[in-house]
Amino acid sequence: SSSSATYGLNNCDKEPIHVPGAIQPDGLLLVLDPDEFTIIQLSRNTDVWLGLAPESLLGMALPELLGEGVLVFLLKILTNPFNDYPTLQPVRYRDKAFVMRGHHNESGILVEMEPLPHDDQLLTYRLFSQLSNFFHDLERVGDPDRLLELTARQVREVTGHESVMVYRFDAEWNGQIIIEDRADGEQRFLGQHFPASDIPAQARRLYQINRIRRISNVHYTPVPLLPVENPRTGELDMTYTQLRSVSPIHREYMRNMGTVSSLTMSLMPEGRLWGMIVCHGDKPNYLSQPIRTFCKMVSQVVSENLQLALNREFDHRMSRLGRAIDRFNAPFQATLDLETGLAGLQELLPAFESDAVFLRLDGLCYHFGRDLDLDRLLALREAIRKKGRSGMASSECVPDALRHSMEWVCGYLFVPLSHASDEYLIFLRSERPREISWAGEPDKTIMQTGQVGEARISPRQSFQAWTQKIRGQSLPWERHHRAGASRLRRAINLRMASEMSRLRQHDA
Ligand code: BLA
Repeated sequence: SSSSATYGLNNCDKEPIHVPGAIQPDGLLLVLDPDEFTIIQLSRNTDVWLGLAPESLLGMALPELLGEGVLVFLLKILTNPFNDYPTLQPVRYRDKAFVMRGHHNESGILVEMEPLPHDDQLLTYRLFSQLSNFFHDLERVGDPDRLLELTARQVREVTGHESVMVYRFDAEWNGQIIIEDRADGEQRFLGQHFPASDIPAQARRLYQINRIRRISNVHYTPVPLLPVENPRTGELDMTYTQLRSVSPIHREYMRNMGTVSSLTMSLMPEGRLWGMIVCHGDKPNYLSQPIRTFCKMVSQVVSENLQLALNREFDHRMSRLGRAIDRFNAPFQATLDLETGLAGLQELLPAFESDAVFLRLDGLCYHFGRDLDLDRLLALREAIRKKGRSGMASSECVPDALRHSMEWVCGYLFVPLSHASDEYLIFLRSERPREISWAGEPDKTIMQTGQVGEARISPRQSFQAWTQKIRGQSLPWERHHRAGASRLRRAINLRMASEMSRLRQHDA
């Protein structure tokens, strides 16, 4: 295919990976007319698996080829109300056992066939007992890291890959290896970061839909389709297939990494792509459908448990912060002098991991913690326009235009108190320099290779650790900081409301 020459870094995310027009050679693909069940398009490797030339199969009805038994399977596919997971069914052709996976789209009914392993019963027994033990382990682990560690080990035992990693996305879709479990006990990538362009947007979109992908042997030759164009739709959307031929750029990336086989599962707590379980092998590793189904089940149950573990972690942080807020709030509500009450905010700074807090309330300005010129603060408030839900805004670095004038201030969390008048609270954080270890220099993600005049863009060739020093950023604001700020806002608004009614009673 010529697509590796036409897609580079600046248009990486344009490669239409869901319509590659080819499959991996681990099985075969048949596309059927949804009314007649006749084969209208197929992979050109049917001779390998069935001993039949692809040309001879075009126009043949599937029941004619595999027996009337497949009718139930086909009807099940057509009546699957969600059609977002495949229907599975074992089938025999002559003396060979296969598993069929089927789903349908505008192009027709897509049926993938892969060989079923011979030691079927033994395998089933092994997988079930592994799964049962894994469920027991899940009940015992509470924190996210332990959960993912256990998962990686479990998956490596079942797949036999040399390495299983857990990759977590950050807010910009860069990733970090947070768990690494290797057969040789070594660590190669643990803690390292990878730029967002390594897994472009359309790939991430596809991985939310199709939660498990494999490459048995990265050196495979893609098997094209016959005819090339789907008779009903032209392009054949292979989003839901498991034999989809993967991007040549990604295959090159894997070869550069020295990886021959892979299996990847999406981790999706609350239905959003949070990370992936990535298995790597240094030799070809064909995993049969039952083993892949096992891994997919593991990743789904782990996604659920991960959500619980993340919530528990949040609850724990939130209750600590909440206790600090309560300690501020009790005297704050009780004292008659507003300024004395507000002075308690000083004690809240460590809990918010902040250096100062600034408050504008009822026409007055209050400042607790590290000193800052009032003009600078008002300039910052002016610059904060973008606001999230709840009107809050936060950043690890002040807007560019202010960077040089803000003295020690780097990060801010802005909390409006009332929308009618300009009353608000701003937590301020100083710079926290840190180091990020990248697997390869991010600027060299893309290599210009080839002769002068026929420059070709390819993924980076070195994964040597490279340390980047990050300056000009504070600690990141996290969910519990925002939730805490929101609770503090309610406390202040409550106090101001009772202040108002006290004043009114006084006037009366
Ligand atoms: C896909 N890139 C991927 C995938 C991973 C990575 C895990 C998903 C593969 C799958 O689910 O089967 C990246 N692999 C990694 C990382 C580690 C790893 C970070 O093992 C860390 C240890 N890739 C590039 C560049 C481009 C690119 C520069 O580096 C584009 C110019 C593209 N990556 C790219 C594409 C895919 C991909 C197109 C989709 C492959 C497919 O599913 O067809």
